[in-house]
Amino acid sequence: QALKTVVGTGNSQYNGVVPINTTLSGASYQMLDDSRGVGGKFGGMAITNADHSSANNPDPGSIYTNSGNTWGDGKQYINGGSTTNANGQTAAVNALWGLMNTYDANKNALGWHSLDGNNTATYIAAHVDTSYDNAFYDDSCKCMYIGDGNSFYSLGSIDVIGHEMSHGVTASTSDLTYSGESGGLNESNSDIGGEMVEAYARAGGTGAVIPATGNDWMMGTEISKTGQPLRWMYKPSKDGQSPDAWSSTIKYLDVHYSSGPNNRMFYFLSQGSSSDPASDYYSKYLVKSPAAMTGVGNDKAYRIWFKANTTKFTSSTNYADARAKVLASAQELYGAGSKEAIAVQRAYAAINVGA
Ligand code: ASN
Ligand code: ZN
Repeated sequence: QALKTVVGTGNSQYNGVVPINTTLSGASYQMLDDSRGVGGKFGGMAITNADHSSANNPDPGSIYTNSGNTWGDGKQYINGGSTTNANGQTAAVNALWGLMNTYDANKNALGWHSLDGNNTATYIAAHVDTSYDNAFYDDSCKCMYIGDGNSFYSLGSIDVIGHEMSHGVTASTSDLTYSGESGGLNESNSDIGGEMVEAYARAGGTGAVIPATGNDWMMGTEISKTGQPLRWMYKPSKDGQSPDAWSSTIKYLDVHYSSGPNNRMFYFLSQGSSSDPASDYYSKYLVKSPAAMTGVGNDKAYRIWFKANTTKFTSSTNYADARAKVLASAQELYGAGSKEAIAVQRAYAAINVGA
């Protein structure tokens, strides 16, 4: 039975005042949107209050409710304060805005419904644990948990939400094993998804394409208290840990570092590279003339990548296999000798994979 979805006002922490879909239920409003997904634990996309339940064995709690349809105060949640007053609701506003945009980017641009492609409704539980410096996807609930942070601000920026929920797409499709090179590709897929949702949301969250601009190619810029993001996709080594190119030893790195080369590949595929050796956008593996490559833009790059991850990769896909399958995707979408297919070859060459 269809619920009555109404548009409420959310005072978010990172995106100003945002329109959020809620449901009027009796005399109160709920953070439930049955227009985005079917079934699931709550019968629609929902945001719940984990209310400091331990991250080791989290209880998602129940759906956020409110007497009015204006939510949040736009400020960082004060640890120890109420999770249900306006300050406590802010993390839920962040979550709903990020999740609505993740759902819409996947559906409107890629024709992919929810995380599993079958439109199973998902949810996010805010305020997990206490002063918790992480956010994580859990495939057993096809849901995500957001910590309030201690070293970070509340971990509910759009790119973090897009990242975590993209783990759900991978879990339902390629199921890339979360270690070695396949683990790096799993992480990279989530960073790519996070940035593409960010671009989609920043352009207003409508339309059938991923916008050409709008994302910053850095993960977690907003949640950082230091001004340093978690990861730089265009030059991963700026974090002091991640490699910029593939080598036979990246499989030994943590998956959040072995993701780096593929992140850089995707940046080059979308945005192109520089021929200036002093530039962050220069690759020493593209020194042959021409020394730089032209990108195909966010929309085409994401279509090519997403098709490969959801229909061609297997759980053991490594960098070499990814190159072959991303190239096949580009050839199927745009033609065998297309500029898009050539861009894939060059983007992988730029990270030392393939010719
Ligand atoms: N936020 C982290 C991630 O999605 C959690 C983890 O390390 N599994 O990668
Ligand atoms: Zn991840």
